[in-house]
Amino acid sequence: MKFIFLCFKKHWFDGMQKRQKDTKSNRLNYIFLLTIICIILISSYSVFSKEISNIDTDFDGLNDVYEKLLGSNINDSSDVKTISILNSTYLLVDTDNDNISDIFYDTSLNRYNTIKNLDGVLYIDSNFDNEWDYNYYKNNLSPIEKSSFEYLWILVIAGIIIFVIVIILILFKTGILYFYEEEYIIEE
Ligand SMILES: [Ca+2]
Ligand SMILES: [Ca+2]
Ligand SMILES: [Ca+2]
Repeated sequence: MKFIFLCFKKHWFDGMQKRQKDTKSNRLNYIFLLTIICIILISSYSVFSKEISNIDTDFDGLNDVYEKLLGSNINDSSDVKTISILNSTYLLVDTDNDNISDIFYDTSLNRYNTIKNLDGVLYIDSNFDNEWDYNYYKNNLSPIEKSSFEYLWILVIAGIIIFVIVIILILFKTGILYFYEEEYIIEE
């Protein structure tokens, strides 16, 4: 009887060990499988999301994500005009469907600003320094001459320097200012 009991106990104990081993092995397999699935999902998401963000349905140069963001039509290529400034490509985007561009879009840095419309002439700030750089009128782009006021401070400084030099020359001429010459008497 004791022998039978011992045999049963050993059999039961071996079974338990085997099941534990199986369970541990299964867990490792599950973890490995989950890790692989996670890696595939993460890598495919980044590729997938990049693909989505690059979709340009109407082939006007502006992708759907930015068309929706700015308010232009993803199915109308006429709302985006391409212009070139200093060998870089920029876009003029019509966001309210009135055939007048409202947004200046920098394709290289994905930044944009608002175009000013003054009697049909568009004012563009191409370098994003809050000053107008170009006019766009009837599909022609022309640089805006910088105001002479921008160089006024240079003229003011130059004027002050010339004034000071003239005053010094007058003072020398009238004898008010002079070079001091020291006389040396050499005894023989
Ligand atoms: Ca587009
Ligand atoms: Ca469009
Ligand atoms: Ca500017």
